[in-house]
Amino acid sequence: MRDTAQPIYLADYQPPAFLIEQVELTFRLAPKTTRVVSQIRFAPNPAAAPGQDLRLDGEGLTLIAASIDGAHVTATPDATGLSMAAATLPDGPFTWEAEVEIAPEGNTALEGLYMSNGMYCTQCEAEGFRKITFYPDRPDVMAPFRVRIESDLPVLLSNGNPAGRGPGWAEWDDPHPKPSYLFALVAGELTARTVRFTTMEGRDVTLNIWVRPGDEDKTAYALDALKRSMLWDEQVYGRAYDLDIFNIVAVDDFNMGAMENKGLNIFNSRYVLASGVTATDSDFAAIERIIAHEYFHNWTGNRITCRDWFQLSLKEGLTVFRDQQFMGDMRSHAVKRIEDVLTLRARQFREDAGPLAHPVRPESYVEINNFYTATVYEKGAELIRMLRLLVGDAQYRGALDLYFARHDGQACTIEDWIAVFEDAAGRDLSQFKRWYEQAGTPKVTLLEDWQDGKLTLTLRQHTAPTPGQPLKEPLLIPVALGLIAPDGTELLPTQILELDSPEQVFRFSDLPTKPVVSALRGFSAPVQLAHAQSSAERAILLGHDTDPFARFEAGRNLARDILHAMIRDGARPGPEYLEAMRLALTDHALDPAFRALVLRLPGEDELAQSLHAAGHTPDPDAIHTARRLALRRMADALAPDLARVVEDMDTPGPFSPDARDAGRRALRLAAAGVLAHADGGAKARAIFAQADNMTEQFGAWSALLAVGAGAEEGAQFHRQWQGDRLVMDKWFAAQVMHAAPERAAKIAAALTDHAAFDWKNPNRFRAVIGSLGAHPAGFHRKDGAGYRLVADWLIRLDGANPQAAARVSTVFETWRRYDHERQALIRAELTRMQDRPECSRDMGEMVGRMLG
Ligand code: 0A1
Ligand code: ZN
Repeated sequence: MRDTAQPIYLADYQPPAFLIEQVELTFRLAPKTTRVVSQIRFAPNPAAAPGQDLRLDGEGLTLIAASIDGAHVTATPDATGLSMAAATLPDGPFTWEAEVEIAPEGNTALEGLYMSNGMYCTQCEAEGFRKITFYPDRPDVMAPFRVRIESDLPVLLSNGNPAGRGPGWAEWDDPHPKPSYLFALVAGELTARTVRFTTMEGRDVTLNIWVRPGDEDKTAYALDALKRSMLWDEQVYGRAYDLDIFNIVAVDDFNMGAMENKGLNIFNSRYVLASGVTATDSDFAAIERIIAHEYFHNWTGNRITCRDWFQLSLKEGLTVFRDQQFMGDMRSHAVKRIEDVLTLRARQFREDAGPLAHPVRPESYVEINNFYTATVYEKGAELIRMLRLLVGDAQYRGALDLYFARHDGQACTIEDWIAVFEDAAGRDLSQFKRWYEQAGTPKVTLLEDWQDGKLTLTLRQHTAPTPGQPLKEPLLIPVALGLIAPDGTELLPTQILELDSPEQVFRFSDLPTKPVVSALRGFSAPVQLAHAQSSAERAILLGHDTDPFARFEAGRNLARDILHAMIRDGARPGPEYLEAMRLALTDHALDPAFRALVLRLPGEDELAQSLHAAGHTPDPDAIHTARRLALRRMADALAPDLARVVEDMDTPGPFSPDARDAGRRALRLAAAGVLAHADGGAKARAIFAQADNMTEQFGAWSALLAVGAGAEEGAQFHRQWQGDRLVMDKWFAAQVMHAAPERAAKIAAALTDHAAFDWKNPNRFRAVIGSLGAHPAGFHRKDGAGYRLVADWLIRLDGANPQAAARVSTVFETWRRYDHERQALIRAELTRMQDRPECSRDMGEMVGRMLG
């Protein structure tokens, strides 16, 4: 690994020596020789020590010329930027001017200015702006930008409002001071779908979604989602948009989901483009969520940004929480909450239980791009959800109003955030703040004692050590709890118990009968709850709890306990479980989307995680086998009910991606998927043959692949969709994801030889290599072929796109769960990845942390 990999510490934060009053940039675009001229008006920061050198970040820039206040200066850049000695700088404000040359065409890292299918685009978060020009590339330096783009391409875009247009040039003016990571530029042959939106303040805004010609007909859903997001932020948070134009551009080559650049959001095209025949219901939901997420950043991220990158969750946790609220309002709160918890456990609990565990506010990093994690995003959102629960809805709104009023235009910290809650709610939250500082998923144990009509609950909390944090302090944990009578009536509606010590006792008296305890309703805290309950109690909660999450969770716990018993002692799923599933499956009073979630068994990685947490070494083959056996038993026992659901849950009429129809399709496909384990895929094949939408076509084909069928359908799918890049990602992914374990690595390897396998495209790379990593029984084959293939490809990708390679390397993060033989195989691959002189800082940090 390169030896430039020095960690950066939160404790070392220093305010910037200089602030910026105005930035003017001119771009003369050319694939190999783009010129960037910058004019930056600096002023000494009154809050910093006077007389400091001027340090500008810059990477891979060819400096053509530089001047200060018009006088030529000689600057000698090093590998990370350049410095101007304090003695050579004027007293007071001055103008720095520089011209640099860069080569966007050769930029495969997709950071800074790069090209995708002939189009120029940028990605500057977190530290990409320094690849565009010399600049203090840190979020606490905020400035208004004026940008001129010179190019013959027809569409030339940057942040802010249009400020002029002529043949071969365009100018943009962004009056809102912003950090450099929010800068964006796009130039290309693009076409827009446009609507207008009038804000609650009466501002008439043009909304554009820019795509490659031919894709216009796939933008309607995203544009509608944008309008709904804008309206929602006005109604729920009182936040209106603040420019005359809002542009979204879809790009095929993009490392992440999307980027909230001020007034010019840039999106991975998979989160914009959708039509009923090419996109699944999950794709539509992801588009709706990410459009909202990036739009919401305009206030939570852009107007109020982060002082430094350690504060990343200040914008990301809050914006995820806001997009979760929005999606709940647009669709179903119950279903959305269950889905969010499933994602949290699958990604964040997994991270928190392994070598990559870190606090929501990390204390050090080597490469900040490695910290755009489930912990910073999803756990960060959970912390805000808990804050709202602790202070109440009205005080939450008061705290947010105060946040916007107090900090608009500033670069802030988690301390600022906690302070608005303390001030608005009049409550000391210093213990709560530990949630931001302490990594690891707390385990909460709930013990019940029932005597003479009195229920005594003992709650304990414990957080296991995580890297660099051997000792943990007790957290303030809100535990939402209710009591249900055996006949299903509610004896006690939801109460919030505040657990703030290692152990606490809560008493409930005057109860007519021994109740069933419904704990952690709504998943009120991101903890792992250990609460021994009988199958009978779980069945009561599944059937009757007033809290939909708790109902779901009861079913999930039933399934998990049975699967654990099957994996460990070869047990069989008992009649109680099958009957509980039958009731949920056939209960017409329940939302089909909810029934689909209940029917879905815990995944193989979730089972490995829960077995590991229970002190066992998970065996990926045994998990795979047991899970299939459980599906087979369900299929045999429930066949007539499953078949009826498949018939009942059709969605006649034209395709609509709305939550109602999507829920019906989800249940239909879930039922056909289970049934395929008994009928060889007959129902799935019929759905595939009749499908007029991608959800059913792809869902049915996946169900067939999962039972070893689907070859013919796969060929047909390929013939039909080989011209559609996004659908082809699905074609690649499904074959790996649903492969028989012994064939998964082989299939993935064969797909990397396919003519359409463009490994430099992050979506395509993840579709094959990421999918193998997400197939536990295939990836963890004892012969090590899965590990080898993934490591080979990560090494290759690291040379072109270190950021993307480092992200995919997290497929190895669970390695210490497994047996010694597997650990030895993985350690050898991780070492091979690390022991290369050319190993990137991104990859070096990830592998170093994983090896620990
Ligand atoms: N801020 C974006 C995510 C994002 C982060 C980094 C990127 O490149 C390294 C790109 C996008 C969001 O939260 O949507
Ligand atoms: Zn975000």
